[in-house]
Amino acid sequence: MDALLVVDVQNDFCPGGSLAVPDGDHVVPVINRLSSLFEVVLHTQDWHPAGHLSFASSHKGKNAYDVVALDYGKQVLWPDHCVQGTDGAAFHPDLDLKRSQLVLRKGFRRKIDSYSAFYENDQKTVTGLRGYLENRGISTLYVTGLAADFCVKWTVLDAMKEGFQVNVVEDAVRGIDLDGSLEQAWQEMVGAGARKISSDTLLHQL
Ligand code: VGL
Ligand code: ZN
Repeated sequence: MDALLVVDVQNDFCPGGSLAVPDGDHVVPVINRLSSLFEVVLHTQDWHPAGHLSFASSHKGKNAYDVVALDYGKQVLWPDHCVQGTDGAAFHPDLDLKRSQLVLRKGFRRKIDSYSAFYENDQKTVTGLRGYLENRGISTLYVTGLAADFCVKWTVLDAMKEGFQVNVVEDAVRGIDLDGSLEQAWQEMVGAGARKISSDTLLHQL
C-alpha cells in the first residue's frame, strides 16, 4: 500500500514565518491535489518546546545558522520556530487536512532535534512511524513538504534505510538551501535510491 507523507507544512516554514523556506507555501496547492487522491495521507508537524536546544536563542553568543556540537553531534542552530501551540507551529491555513489519518509530532524533546520522521537527530530515538507504517502494510511513500534539504531529506534517507520504497514529489517540496544544501540533498536522496517524480506524472498514475 502507498501513502502520501506531508512533512512540516507549517506557518513558520512559509513566507512570513520565522524560518521561512523560499516559496514554501507554493507546495500547498500541489499537496492538496495529491491528498484528495491518496487513500492514506499522513502529516508530520515540527513541535518544539520553548527553549529547545536547536534554537540559537538557547545558546549564549550564538546566532541562527551557526553549528554547535550537542551530545549527539553537530546541530545547526535555528531561529525559534514551531513552538508548541503557537500560530507558527500551526499548519498552513490552506493545507487540506480533512483526509489526514495521522499527525506525527516530532522535536518535542528539549535536548534532541528531530529532522527525520523516523529517528530523532541522535539517530537512535524512534518516533514510532516505522511501526505504524509496517502495522498498516504501507510499503511505499510519496514524500512532500518542507524543507527539502532538512526534514524531507532525513525522512527520505531513513525511510530508505528502513526498507520502504520512496518517491519524492519534486514540485511538492522546497528547500532552505544553506550553502548548497538543496542540491546536495537531491544527490543524497537519489543516490540512496529514492525516485524523483513530478506531481503531474504522479497524478496521472492515481
Ligand atoms: C526543519 C529546520 C528545523 C524542517 C525543522 O522541517 O525541515 N528544518 N526544524
Ligand atoms: Zn525544527
